[in-house]
Amino acid sequence: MPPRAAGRTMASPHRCVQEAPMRTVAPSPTPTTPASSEAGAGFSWAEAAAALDGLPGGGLNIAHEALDRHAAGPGAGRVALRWLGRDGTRVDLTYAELTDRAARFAGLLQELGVQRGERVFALAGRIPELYVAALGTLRHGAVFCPLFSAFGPEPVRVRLQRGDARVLVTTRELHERKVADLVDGLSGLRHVLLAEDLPARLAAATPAPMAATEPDDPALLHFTSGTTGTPKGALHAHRAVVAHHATSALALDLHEDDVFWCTADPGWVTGTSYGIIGPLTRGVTVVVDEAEFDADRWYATLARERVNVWYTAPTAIRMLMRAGEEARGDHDLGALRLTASVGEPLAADAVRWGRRVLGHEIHDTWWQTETGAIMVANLPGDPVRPGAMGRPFPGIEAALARRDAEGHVVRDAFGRPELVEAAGEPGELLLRAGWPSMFCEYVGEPARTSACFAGDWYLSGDLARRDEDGWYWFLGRGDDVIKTAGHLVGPFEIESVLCEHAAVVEAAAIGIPDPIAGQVVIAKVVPAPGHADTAELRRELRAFARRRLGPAIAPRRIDVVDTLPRTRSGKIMRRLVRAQELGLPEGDVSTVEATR
Ligand code: 6R9
Repeated sequence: MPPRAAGRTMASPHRCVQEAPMRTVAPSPTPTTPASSEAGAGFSWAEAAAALDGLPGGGLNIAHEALDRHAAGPGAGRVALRWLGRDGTRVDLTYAELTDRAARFAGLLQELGVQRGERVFALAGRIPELYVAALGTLRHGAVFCPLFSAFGPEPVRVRLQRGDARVLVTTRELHERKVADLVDGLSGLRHVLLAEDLPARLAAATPAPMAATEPDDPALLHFTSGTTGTPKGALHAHRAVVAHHATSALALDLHEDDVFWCTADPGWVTGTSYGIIGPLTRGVTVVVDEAEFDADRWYATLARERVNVWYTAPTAIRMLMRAGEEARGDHDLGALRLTASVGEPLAADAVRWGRRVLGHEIHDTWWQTETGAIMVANLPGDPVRPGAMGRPFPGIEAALARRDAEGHVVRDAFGRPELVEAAGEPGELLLRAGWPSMFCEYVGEPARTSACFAGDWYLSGDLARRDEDGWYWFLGRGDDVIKTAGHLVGPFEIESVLCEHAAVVEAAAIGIPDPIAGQVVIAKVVPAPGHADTAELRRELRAFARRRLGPAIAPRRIDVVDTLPRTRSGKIMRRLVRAQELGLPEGDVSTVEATR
């Protein structure tokens, strides 16, 4: 266990007070890389905060900055949301219309007796009601928590329970398939609102005024995966909007009247920070495509909607690359001036492919659920270094920490991390704590929260190196968490479901390389006595996992094995399972013991 940073406590469950971690000594000296980009010259978070409206009396509410600010001015009639239905339907909602719907949704929450700080979950695909619910929840001062609609019943149940859901917004179909059987076990869940009923209910609701939230009041809850234990609920406060707004301006170059398309689902943090909040604060038109990836459809959307700025992910880019340059056809992408990527490493060849097919190099950006907003980026205006994540965003201080053989950050007697100085040397990527969109806590898990900090640094868990000019290059994750198609999957969540099957006694879930998804999940299970490795058992386990976990995270392949390597302390060595699977050198195996 790494030592824990002291002093990260919450004032109350309904407030998200960002305390500087306790400092026993002066902050760590350099070497770190302050941002050196021209685009960010003169930037400060205080000025970034001052660029927003705020509420009278010093309050701050994300929904006000995203909607009301524009609806009250000349931007009222501009299209805020352009929704493209799977079947070709188009729905345009102006800033004034979306503001009215959000106010009615807030009114509905009020009628239902939902209190400020309580959690409103959404389990839905990219439908207009999801966006209304998100912004209405924020307006009401409640906490919005999106879930990915491709999750199966088990991940949905775990998150609703851990997040103490009070209200769930979903569709009739998803409710029947994934939620109906769970509701009895969720005593805190009071209301399920079906998207199909919302138009009528909103029409009947009285629009509610903006809640007078403070910057530190909780606003967003996103679940993310760790190596062990249940998913972690990373809580963000309204102040995060300062970073959403600033990064949307400087990293995504969004300006009023731009058309912006973020392909991420709001079930993941990118789909909230940049699929909803950031771009709306900039007064742009946000394109939402309900459908899944399709190369022809995507090129057609970029061209027809005259998309100016596009935010997508390496998996999607690899699928476009696979579709061939001719798939672009004669679509006019002349309006597109910036394409940015997030979620997984963006290889240099993808950056260059962008130059050929989209007309410009793709700009990589790096961040995490916990960071809430872009932290490292190839900023527009800076030269792109193909293959590099970029440099720290203005106002963000990054560094690399040395790790010991067990993968823990090396600390001095005061708990401060030992920083890597030399260019090119690997280390764990750190960020100096205190930027506006830094998560407040993992809800209900103070130990897991404080394990993310050392001295006054936030530990990202990612491994990187820095070149002599300050660009950061991603090397890999420092833990066993799997990134598949841009989405984090916790091995433990998969293993615990597999172990619930009567034929399984233990399981290990790992990620293996995949040319499109980056990684795919596979699992190895040890059978219970009396069960042999048969094709039928493997099929049955795959179906079981798919049913319980959903297609997004269920293992693509399940092998039945005699033993799994464990450490002497009893932990399954996923690293070794992975090395064996891939035929890689097994490294230091001195603490391994095969069981059974
Ligand atoms: C926004 C988001 C975070 C993890 C992160 C890292 C990986 C994100 C990346 C990247 C290489 C990039 N990641 N951006 N890896 N290059 N540009 O993805 O949040 O779902 O919490 O995932 O994603 O491993 O630690 P989240």
